[in-house]
Amino acid sequence: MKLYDAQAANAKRVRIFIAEKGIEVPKVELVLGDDTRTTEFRKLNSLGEVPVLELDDGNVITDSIAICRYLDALFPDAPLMGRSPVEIGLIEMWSQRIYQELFLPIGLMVRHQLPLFASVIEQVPDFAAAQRRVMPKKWQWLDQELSDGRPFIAGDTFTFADVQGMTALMLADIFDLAAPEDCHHAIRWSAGVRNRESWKA
Ligand SMILES: N[C@@H](CCC(=O)N[C@@H](CS)C(=O)NCC(=O)O)C(=O)O
Repeated sequence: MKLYDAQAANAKRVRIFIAEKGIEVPKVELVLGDDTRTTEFRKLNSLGEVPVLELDDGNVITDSIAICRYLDALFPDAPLMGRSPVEIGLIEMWSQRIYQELFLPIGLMVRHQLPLFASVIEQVPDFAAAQRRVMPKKWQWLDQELSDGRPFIAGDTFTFADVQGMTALMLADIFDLAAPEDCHHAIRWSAGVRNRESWKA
């Protein structure tokens, strides 16, 4: 198998996941916005996006969350997406909540503001500004959720929900959108995941 990778948030999600699983996946490094927009790359992923996982049997998985799901099933030791039905349901719920409440606003802000994406979507600067303004509220929501003192987003163990959180946190750091100072529980969680080896992925 071969992972087409680049310096991009959705690709980072898969890199963190791979590091947490302790597995090795051969990589092809691409330059975002350059290699990803070639006709050749579009033959692999018609949307021209990374990450892409090309399997030995010729199948191609072109979505970061789908890639993580595939790898969790392929390497079932230490699953990050749950084992029992209730674990699977709760981890999926938290992963979706973190993706939608934290990652998406920052991701949309980035797409509507960076010159790199000007040729990809019709950018609306006011929309980008609104996404930036909403972020303190989103961190306050997470802070409230973590106020029961649990170490990880979905409970006592590190799961894919924390991978989703780390991906959002990475973007928040870059775009100066870290949690407000009084969000002690969200900051406690952030400090914990920043110390993990996978944060460097
Ligand atoms: N849903 C997809 C989204 C992937 C995506 O949006 N990738 C962006 C970077 S974060 C990309 O590759 N863009 C290529 C380009 O703009 O040329 C996933 O999570 O894998």
